[in-house]
Amino acid sequence: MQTVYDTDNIFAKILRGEIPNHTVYEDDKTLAFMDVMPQARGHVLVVPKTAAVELSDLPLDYAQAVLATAQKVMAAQRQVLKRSGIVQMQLNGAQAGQSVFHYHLHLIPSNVHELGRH
Ligand code: DGP
Repeated sequence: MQTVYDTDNIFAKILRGEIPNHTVYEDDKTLAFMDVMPQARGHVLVVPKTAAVELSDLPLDYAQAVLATAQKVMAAQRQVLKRSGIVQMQLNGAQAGQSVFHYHLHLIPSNVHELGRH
């Protein structure tokens, strides 16, 4: 069942250019930009340019495009931050902690040996 999509969510506004963002990569199916509340330096979000709340709503061609963009962003994060560990996180539903209801993949540079010292 498709989750109801609210076209006024903050990432839909970013995709429409109504709210500014720091874009790091863009193509016809995806946008990658800096998270405004980073969990670590270089925390990036990848969003598909389609109305999807969570993974089960995401058409597979967009899911593939999100992962292809994630690979590009991860390569840049590793090069710029000189940090090899990157957490890929994606929350589905309010009960899982999702707070923006447009599908988004977190890419969080991380080092489990430095937890709390980002
Ligand atoms: P989640 O809990 O998975 O739904 O994460 C939502 C993320 O979105 C959270 O890390 C903060 C980020 N965020 C919320 N509002 C904005 C915004 O206006 N701009 C940007 N760049 N990020 C936002």
